[in-house]
Amino acid sequence: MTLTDLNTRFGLSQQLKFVEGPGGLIFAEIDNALGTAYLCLQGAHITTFRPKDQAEPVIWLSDYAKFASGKSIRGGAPVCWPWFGAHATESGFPGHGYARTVMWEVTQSAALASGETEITLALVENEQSRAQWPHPCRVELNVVVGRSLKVGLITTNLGDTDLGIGEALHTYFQIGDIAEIQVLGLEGCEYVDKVGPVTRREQAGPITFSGEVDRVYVNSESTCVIEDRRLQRRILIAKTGARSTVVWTPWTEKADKMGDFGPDGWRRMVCVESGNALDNVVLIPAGQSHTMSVEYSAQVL
Ligand code: TA6
Repeated sequence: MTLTDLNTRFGLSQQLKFVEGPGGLIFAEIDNALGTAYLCLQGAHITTFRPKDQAEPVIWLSDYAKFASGKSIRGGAPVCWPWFGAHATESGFPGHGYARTVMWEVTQSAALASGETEITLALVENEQSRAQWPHPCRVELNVVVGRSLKVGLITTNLGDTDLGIGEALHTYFQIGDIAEIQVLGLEGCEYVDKVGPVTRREQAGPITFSGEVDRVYVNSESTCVIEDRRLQRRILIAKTGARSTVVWTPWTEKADKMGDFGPDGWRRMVCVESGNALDNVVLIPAGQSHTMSVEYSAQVL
C-alpha cells in the first residue's frame, strides 16, 4: 500500500498520518492532545512515546539507531515473537524472533472519544518467516496513544495443534541516569541471571544498577515501577497476560560492542520488558487466541 493509500484509508486528519522516515521506512506519526508517538510499520515498532505533560519521552530511542529494511532498531518497543532470546535449536535464526524485522500492515485506526488514538497492525508472513515458523498464526498489535501508551499483542493459533510461543515487548525507557534509578515490583521474585554463568536467584529489595544487568524474572504479573530521581518521575508498567519481566542494561562494554548506543546512550535507558519467556512460554490451543497487554504511564515522583 502506498503512502497515499495508507493516509486515505487509515489517516485521521488531526492525529494520525503516515510518513516516510529514515532508511525509507514508513512510520505512523500520532499526535493528539494527550500524547505523541511514532510507530514504524516494519516490526510494528513503536520508536518513541511522549505524554504531553512530560518534557522527556517515556520511551527511549538511540541517537545512533540504524534504520534499514530487515534490521532491528535500537530503542523503542521491539516486538519479540514467536520466541524470546536465542532460538531453542536454530542458532542461525534471529535473536528474539523475526516479528520486529518483517513488515506489518495497518488493519484499523480510530480517533477515540477519550481523545486517544488507536491503530492496529497485523504481521505479514514471508518466505523467511514461514521457513522459521511453519505454524499458521495471526499476530496483531493494538496500540492506543494518549496520556498513557497501551499495547496489546494478540496471537491466534490458526493451526490444528497446540502452539508454544515466547514473546515480549522489549521496551527501552528514557531515564535521567542508570545509576540514579531503581525498579520496584519484583521483590521476592525468582529470576534467571544471564550475566556470567546462568543462575537462578531471588530478588531481594528494589533493583539498582552498578554494572551490566540481564535478568528474566518469572511467574509474576506484577506492575513494575521505574523510580527516576534525576527526572523526578515514576514510570509505571502494568501488564496482563505476561508472566515474565526482563530487566536489562548493557552497561558500557556491551553497549560499545553493540555499536548503536553511541558514547553513553546506555546511561539514559533501561529495559523493563513484559512478556512470556523461559518457564512462562505460552501454550495456545488450536483455534484459540492469547493476548498480552501492557500499559505505560508516567507520574511525578
Ligand atoms: O532482553 C535482554 C537481551 O536479551 C540482552 O541479552 C541483549 O541481547 C538484548 O536483549 C538486546 O538484544 P538485541 O537483539 O536487540 O540487540
